[in-house]
Amino acid sequence: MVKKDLVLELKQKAKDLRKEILTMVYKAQSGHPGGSLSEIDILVALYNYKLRIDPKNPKWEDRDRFVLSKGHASPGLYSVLADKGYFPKSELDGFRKINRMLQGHPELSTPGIDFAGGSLGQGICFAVGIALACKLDKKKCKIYAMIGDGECQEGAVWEASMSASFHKLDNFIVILDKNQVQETGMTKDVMDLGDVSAKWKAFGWNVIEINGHDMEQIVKALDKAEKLENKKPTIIISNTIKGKGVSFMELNYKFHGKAPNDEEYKKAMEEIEKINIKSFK
Ligand SMILES: Cc1ncc(C[n+]2csc(CCOP(=O)(O)OP(=O)(O)O)c2C)c(N)n1
Repeated sequence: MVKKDLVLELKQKAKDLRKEILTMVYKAQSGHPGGSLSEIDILVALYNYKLRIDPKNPKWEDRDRFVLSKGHASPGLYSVLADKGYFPKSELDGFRKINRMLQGHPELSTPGIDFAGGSLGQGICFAVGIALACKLDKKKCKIYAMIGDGECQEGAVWEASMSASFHKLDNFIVILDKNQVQETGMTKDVMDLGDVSAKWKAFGWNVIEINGHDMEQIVKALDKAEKLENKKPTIIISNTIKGKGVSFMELNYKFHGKAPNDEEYKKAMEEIEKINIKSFK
């Protein structure tokens, strides 16, 4: 049984951070709101429930790692890192501004960032390397990476997948933010992934499939993934909606990498404010 209070607390945080994401991108008039709104529920659960980290000591050697392979969705990650206290919230106002800390794609100089993501397909490869290194060093930490469904069209994703199962990386958990949309349209129209669950299973992975906006399911999946001990890596296929929470952004590829204008921002913030966290999923 997942504690109700915990789920509500996480849902409230995800609602609050949806506003931070929109505000950050609106103020910058640049950035990626769609994939940030689809990933935020999982990121909130990871950083507030699962990851063993210490924001006061970001380089703690035994920390769990999180790699945002779909690095363009940085506003979601920055909102969570600021909330955890890795850097002051005021930094969010400088998003994508020259000489400020928070650039469009994560950089290693930012506290809490372990991978400079942006070139799709590379983060998951890097994460395989960390997971392998941690195994060789007999460290207890877990390595998490988030990839996008469009990103799965990169061949490197499948090389990473194959090598993680070959090396029996049971300390490695990938989350696929399957939000159905990529940069230029629906993923099924651009290049359908087919039966993605069967594919990862065929590559030797444990597969868990959830609704990635249902906080109770997220928490259960993260618990399950951590406990599986069968010498296999695990993927959580997180079925999500790009732009989730803002009606005119949902499943709309135009908001993949476009900031809302004044009117859109106002409407989006009103819609987020009206979210009923009890029924949100
Ligand atoms: C190697 C590479 N090719 C192209 C791009 C440009 N690009 C940035 S985001 C994106 C679409 C990614 O789609 P998806 O993985 O589904 O991300 P999400 O919908 O979660 O934002 C593309 C093609 C890139 N960043 N890296």
